Amino acid sequence: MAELINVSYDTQIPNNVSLSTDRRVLKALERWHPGYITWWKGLGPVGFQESSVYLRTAVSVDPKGWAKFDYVKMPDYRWGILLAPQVDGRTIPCGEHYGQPAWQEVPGEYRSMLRRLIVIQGDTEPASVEQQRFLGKTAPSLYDMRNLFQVNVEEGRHLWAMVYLLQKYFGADGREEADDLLRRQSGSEEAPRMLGAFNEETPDWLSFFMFTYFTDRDGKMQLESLAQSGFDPLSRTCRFMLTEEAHHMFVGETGVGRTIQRTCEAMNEAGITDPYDIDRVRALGVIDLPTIQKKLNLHYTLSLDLFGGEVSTNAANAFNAGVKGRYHEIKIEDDHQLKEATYPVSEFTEGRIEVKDAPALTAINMRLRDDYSADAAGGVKRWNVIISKYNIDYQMKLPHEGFHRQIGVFSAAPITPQGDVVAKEEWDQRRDEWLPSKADGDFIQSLMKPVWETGKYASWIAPPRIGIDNKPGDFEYVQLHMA
Ligand code: BYC
Ligand code: FE
Ligand code: FE
Repeated sequence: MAELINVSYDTQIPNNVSLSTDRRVLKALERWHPGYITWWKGLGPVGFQESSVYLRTAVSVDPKGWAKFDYVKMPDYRWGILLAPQVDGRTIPCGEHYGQPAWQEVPGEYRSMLRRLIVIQGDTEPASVEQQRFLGKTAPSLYDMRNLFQVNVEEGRHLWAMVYLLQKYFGADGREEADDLLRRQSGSEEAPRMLGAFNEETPDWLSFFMFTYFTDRDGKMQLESLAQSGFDPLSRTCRFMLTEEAHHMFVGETGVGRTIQRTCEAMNEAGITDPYDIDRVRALGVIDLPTIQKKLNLHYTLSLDLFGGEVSTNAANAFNAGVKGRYHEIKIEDDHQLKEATYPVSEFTEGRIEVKDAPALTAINMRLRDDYSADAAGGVKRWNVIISKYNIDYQMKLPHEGFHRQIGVFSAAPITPQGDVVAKEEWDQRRDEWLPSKADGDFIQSLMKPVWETGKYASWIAPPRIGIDNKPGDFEYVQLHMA
């Protein structure tokens, strides 16, 4: 079992899938590698490619100690192929093949369905790196800069993970898809990334933290669903990716939390109690709470769109095929086939919001989205604890599911964050009350001044409570080596 747990470094690509004895796949990956490095240098982090960053690298899939920390130049990062250990006797956890042995090869009838899901998953990973490429330049501290780059290299590794599956299990068309993953580009007119949220900009650090809190959490939920796949190599791949994902959401939650904390501290120091006294709060060099709420509204709703339609035959087919499961499928107590079950789904007809029971099989996306919202609510609660500690009368909230949507039953519906249906004109008029306006963006941008001195933090964000890898806050997380 040892070789399954420890990663072998005897090939160019560290892995625990015995690549050194799988010449065909090793060759395909080695052919893909230069294009990846070209992509990383061209569309990955702008600047800092020569800096030494204190990064964790996965060296094992043992949950007790899978990573080691050291200074690395990002282009030299060892992006590896790591699968969680095979579970003996694993069976297909849902759908019409329920209880049959998990597939070790791609079943012919589900080949295109699986390829599509793997390609969509793969497409989001480099997209997020592209979206975040300019942020290094305005990092509020070396600690934050290091976290950004950690997230970036790991999203790069997630791309490798999907490319491995495509090249190992999908032959010539898999190789073509692997090449296309480096051809599409976030925000491009001709060849955009596949899903909506991954073509949006991440213009500032508050967006980055909201993105890693809300959108990486969509990643978590989708990976949880694919970790239940009857196609075992996909399941094992996603299970290991989830261990890395936890840190991305930590960066988001603590980043937003530290931003909120700094705002509240500054308000207390200045004796400002009204959170809506925006000009005075902004004059302190911190981001006012209502603007933070607007950013939350934006990133949460963009992320809800990533779950697809509430009622979806694609999702029903994937579940029925055993290609994708529900969140924690094996812990759910039911028939795992959803033959009779129903699930409450929202509808929007003739200007009214109604909840009706739909066949649970077609409501798979809605259910996963509900699990997501419950998960996302946890951090919001913890942010509110910070605000109350400073005795400020304000609470962050997740907006109503119908607000600002572009996919599903609420697509383009004029619904407020409170869930009220209003006239389209009113919605358009009040948009800037609910979502970041141009002026809000400009203000936040004005705060994005780099702070690259060890142990120092920008005016708008509090230092972290603890460092990375038990290092102190004034540790040199990035050695810049600037010319
Ligand atoms: N944008 O049946 P429907 C992550 C399309 S994030 C554009 O309602 P379905 C990460 C859909 O493709 C996780 N198009 O939905 C996070 C379909 O088109 P076709 C990424 C959309 O298919 C941060 C049509 O509308 N992984 O890892 O059940 C940093 C009808 O779709 C969108 C996955 O998403 C949209 N938002 O569900 C880094 C997992 N929504 O086929 C990384 C794989 C729907 O009719 N993906 N459409 O032309 C899936 O499981 C599903 O494809 C989706 C959509 C959940 C995305
Ligand atoms: Fe990822
Ligand atoms: Fe992530």
